[in-house]
Amino acid sequence: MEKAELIWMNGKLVPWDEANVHVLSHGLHYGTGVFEGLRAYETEGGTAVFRHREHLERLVRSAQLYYLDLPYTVDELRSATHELIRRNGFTSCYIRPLAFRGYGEMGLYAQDAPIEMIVAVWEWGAYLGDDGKRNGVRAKVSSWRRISPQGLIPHAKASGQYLNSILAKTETARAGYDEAILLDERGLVCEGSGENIFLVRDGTLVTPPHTASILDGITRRSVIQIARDLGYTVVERDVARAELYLAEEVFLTGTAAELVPVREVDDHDLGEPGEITRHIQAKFEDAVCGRAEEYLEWLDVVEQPSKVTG
Ligand code: PPE
Repeated sequence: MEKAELIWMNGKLVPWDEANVHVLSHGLHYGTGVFEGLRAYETEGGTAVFRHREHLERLVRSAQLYYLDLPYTVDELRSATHELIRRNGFTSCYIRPLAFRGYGEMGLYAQDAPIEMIVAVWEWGAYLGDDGKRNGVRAKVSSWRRISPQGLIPHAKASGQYLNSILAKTETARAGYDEAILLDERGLVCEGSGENIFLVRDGTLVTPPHTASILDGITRRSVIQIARDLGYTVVERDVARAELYLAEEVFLTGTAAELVPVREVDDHDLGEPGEITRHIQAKFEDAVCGRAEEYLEWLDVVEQPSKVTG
């Protein structure tokens, strides 16, 4: 990855190479951390973070689900992120807030290990490639099932949980595919390794519900609203695996990935990216770049210090 200049760490801006932790940090051993992924886009009104507050509020909820008390408020994190973007001089970037149990105590009930927090920003291009975003990706259903609510918390965006996504992604990448699709513990369609999933069936948009072990994606929520505003019907319901092969269109949504068409699932050809996918993808692009009046409220503009004149 390419370095930026500064990282925000426990309340201070520190040089990128000095944002280090002790090797006995709790989170490194047990995955006791929660994180977010956001993007800031260049818009006419300035650099803007897409749905900033919603992401930070999800971070707070993820922390609560694992009994982690965050030492900073949503407002403090929001201002810290604005300053970090400004000081690094980015007009667009990916943003990664992370809270984790740090160094001080080992074992599984380490209430005295401090909670540390960082926010990092860097440039992250198309997550599944420029070609994937344009022409669609080849996906495969992984043999690994998405973490079950009987053992973990699919609604939380927690560091340790990502071992599950990494197994699925590694398996399908080694088999030559671009992305993994995970089924839930019942064998119904859940999501991609780092994205939610949508299908078009008889002209209707379908996406798995909260009870299918999904992450409650903020891009998913945005796409549901955009699709409804464009006049499409969107249904949240269970999806059978074979429906992925029978669908007119399939696409993935996530902050890093944005909106990516799927052109193949398990070697079943779905063809070129479809009309509905294209329509929603274009509107989503307009929304994040500040070209859609009706979604301007989703953009949190990073204030620049007023120019000194005269
Ligand atoms: N499901 C999972 C498992 C997931 O990780 C993400 C985001 C989503 C769905 C979509 O959520 P949202 O970004 O709120 O629309 N994945 C993040 C991390 C990717 C990574 O490789 O790291 C992201 O897109 O930032």
